Amino acid sequence: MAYRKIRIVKGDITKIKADAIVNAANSSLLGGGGVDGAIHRAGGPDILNDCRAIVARQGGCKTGNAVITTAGRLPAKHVIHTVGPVWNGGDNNEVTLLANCYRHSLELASRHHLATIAFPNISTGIYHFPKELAASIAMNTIVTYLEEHSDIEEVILVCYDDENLRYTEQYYNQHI
Ligand code: AR6
Repeated sequence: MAYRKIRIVKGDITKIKADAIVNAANSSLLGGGGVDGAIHRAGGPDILNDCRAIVARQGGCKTGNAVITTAGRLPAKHVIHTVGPVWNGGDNNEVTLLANCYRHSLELASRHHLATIAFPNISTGIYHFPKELAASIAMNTIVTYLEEHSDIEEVILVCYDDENLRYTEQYYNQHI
């Protein structure tokens, strides 16, 4: 059953040993603050080198899309960089774009035969997406994907702050 493959933890995603961890990047792919800064700091320069090669090839990453790189020195094997939407009131396709981030990251994991993937709460920091709504979009998109694809064995939702942890656990307990 799909929901049994989901684990919710509190902590720092750079410490997670999974086939892939997901980065909440920006479309330049050249680093930033928040979880993006933490991943590049802990993972070292190899991640940025891969990002630069992707930028040279395809000119960055559009909102809702995802790309994959090495994880450098991190315990994970790969980093999947996705670009969440900036919250701008909700009438600018933010919900669909956030769902696309989760779906495209999972599709990329499948394409690379990666069985375990860890997500942060994409867009809920610097991009100001409301956390409760983001938790429902994340969970629904992940469950739908897991129901349709059996290759992914585990999805770990890594919540860094208490509010995201509370909304994520609450949504899981009430709806899944
Ligand atoms: N592990 C897990 N989650 C974390 C960590 C960590 N080490 N650090 C922060 N978070 P944010 P966004 C959580 O701002 O809103 C960057 O500058 C944090 O508590 O990292 O998608 C990019 O380059 C929050 O819940 O990403 C973009 O420009 C969540 O990660 C922009 O920020 C997302 O917060 C992206 O903004």
